[in-house]
Amino acid sequence: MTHARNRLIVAVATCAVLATAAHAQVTPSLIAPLPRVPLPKPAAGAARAVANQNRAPAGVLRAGVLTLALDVVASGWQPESEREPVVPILAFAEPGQAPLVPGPLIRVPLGTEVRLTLRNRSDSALVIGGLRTGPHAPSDTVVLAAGATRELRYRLGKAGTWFYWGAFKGTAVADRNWLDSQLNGAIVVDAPGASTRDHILVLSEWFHPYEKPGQKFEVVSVINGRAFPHTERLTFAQGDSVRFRVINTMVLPHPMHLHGFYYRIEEQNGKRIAPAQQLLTNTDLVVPFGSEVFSFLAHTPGNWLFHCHFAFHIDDEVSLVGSPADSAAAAHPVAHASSEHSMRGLVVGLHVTPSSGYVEPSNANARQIKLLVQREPGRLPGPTPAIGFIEQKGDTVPPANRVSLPGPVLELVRGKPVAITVKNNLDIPTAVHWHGLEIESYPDGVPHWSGLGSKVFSQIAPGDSFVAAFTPPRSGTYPYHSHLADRLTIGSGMYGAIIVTDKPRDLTRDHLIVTGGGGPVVDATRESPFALVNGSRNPQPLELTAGEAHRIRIVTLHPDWEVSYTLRNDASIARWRAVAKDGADIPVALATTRPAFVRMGPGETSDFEFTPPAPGTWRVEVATVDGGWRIAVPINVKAKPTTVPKP
Ligand SMILES: [Cu+2]
Repeated sequence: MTHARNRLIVAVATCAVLATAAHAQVTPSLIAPLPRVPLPKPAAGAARAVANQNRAPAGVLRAGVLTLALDVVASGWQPESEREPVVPILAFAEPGQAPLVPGPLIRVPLGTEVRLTLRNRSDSALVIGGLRTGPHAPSDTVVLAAGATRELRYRLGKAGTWFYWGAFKGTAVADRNWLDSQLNGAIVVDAPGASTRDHILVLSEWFHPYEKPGQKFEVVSVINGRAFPHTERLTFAQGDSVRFRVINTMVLPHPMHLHGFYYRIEEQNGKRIAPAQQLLTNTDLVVPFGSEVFSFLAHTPGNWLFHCHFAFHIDDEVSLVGSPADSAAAAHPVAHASSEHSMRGLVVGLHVTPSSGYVEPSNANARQIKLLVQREPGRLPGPTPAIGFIEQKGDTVPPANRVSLPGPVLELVRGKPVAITVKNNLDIPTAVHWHGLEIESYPDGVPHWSGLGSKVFSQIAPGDSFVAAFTPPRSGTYPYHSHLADRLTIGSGMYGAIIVTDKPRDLTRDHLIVTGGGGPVVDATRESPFALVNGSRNPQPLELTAGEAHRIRIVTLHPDWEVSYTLRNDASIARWRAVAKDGADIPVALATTRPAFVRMGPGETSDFEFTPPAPGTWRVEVATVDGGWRIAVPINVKAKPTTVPKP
């Protein structure tokens, strides 16, 4: 994991530099952008790799036998548009066909015998793994010298979803960087009777380290061989049931978020999950080299997204555009700073077409909430101003240089319409996403994307307002946050919690912990020390009563980090009961009492029930998984008042 950690830290540090650069007109540049070095070039005449949407299985399947040949060939690959950089890779190809990224799909019924011919047409010795049981079988590999051919025969005797991989000889799946990074192919082994109607999405990354300290590395993150906005658009009809198979070939986890819909996780890391244990969620961490199979009902028409929630995996950080080798960048520079699709990398766009006669629900008689988006200098631990929300109640306008950190808790009532007016008092455009709420597309908050037909949300221009009107259908805990320039804005305070309830909360037993950014990184050589919990690095204590059940709602929105939470005292870790995740109740079979520890990615929420056994002092330790910072939320537990029986 050291490798992953280092890369994450470097990535986080460098992205902040870019975020600063991208907003140089309005935010003082804290440190100069790192110089970029020219990208490596593919060999003259190298075959051009083609993006593989994983629709058609490779090889010939006849009478329970799959006959398949896979060559490894040196290729050129264009992960963004046709105008953008071409980089060298090794890729898998069926003989006589174009190399594919990801490699050809192996998809067979359970029990199929595979007769595989592997041929290494590259100049390097390679190791190939993952073919029989998944990427986590380090001993189950074959070595192929340059130019060598191997015949393999094996049976696929385990149903599931995983990937095969290639790497330079002497290295492992986790060591791959740029040349061997796209040697990945999906494997799906279908149990008898299983539906094959699904979309297979393979996440991968091409990562070229810097040559000298002080230079920028180059990285592009893709889904099925293309980076957003050039990933395939998926179109469904309203009411379609949809299944995704998500395969992560990368050394980093990805908190994958689906807008508009909850999905049910049916298989995880190649293992089928029993129906009673399937989690309903809208954001979940797909672990390194892991997979998730989930399904959802596309119940609401409009434009939706499925994307990674690490801010640095969906912005210019993961684009090759702008390298000195990129002649196209000079020709269309505007397209990458503030274009209609400012998102990059690990994003897929979904269109859901409306059923005939579909009418958007009215949100008449909505309760009115007004949120101002503005800056507050001197508020964050770092040198940059906070960027955040403040609520205007009635006609009294709050001071123009104040924000709430985190944003005000939006207490909504299930089934009751609300109209939230967002007024942008910044000098840059903004947009707000109500994360996890199953609402219409237009108020969902993705610039130049959310909406239906010709009614598409653009962005909230400086000085302008937008009214997001919707009716929350489900009680639970949710985040809301900026959906534009995320590393800068979420990193500087544009996040808060939405709590949807059926009846008013009892605040003596219902508590909230919100973790988020406390300022973008200002030093490219270090990880960010800037995080806030409940708006502070020394948050106020939670007040609990011994012997009573308390609900603790946790919202994680730090844009760059996985965060862990441990409820403990000096002697031991407490026990709590998992109640809900991402706003949805946890299935009864999973709502167990367990040690009070949870690890969450940005965009996830978790609700736990904690009954302190006795008066005393506890704390929730909030920390980055990689040890960058640690903040404690004190918990004071007082004795239950004794009721004196009347004589
Ligand atoms: Cu990611």
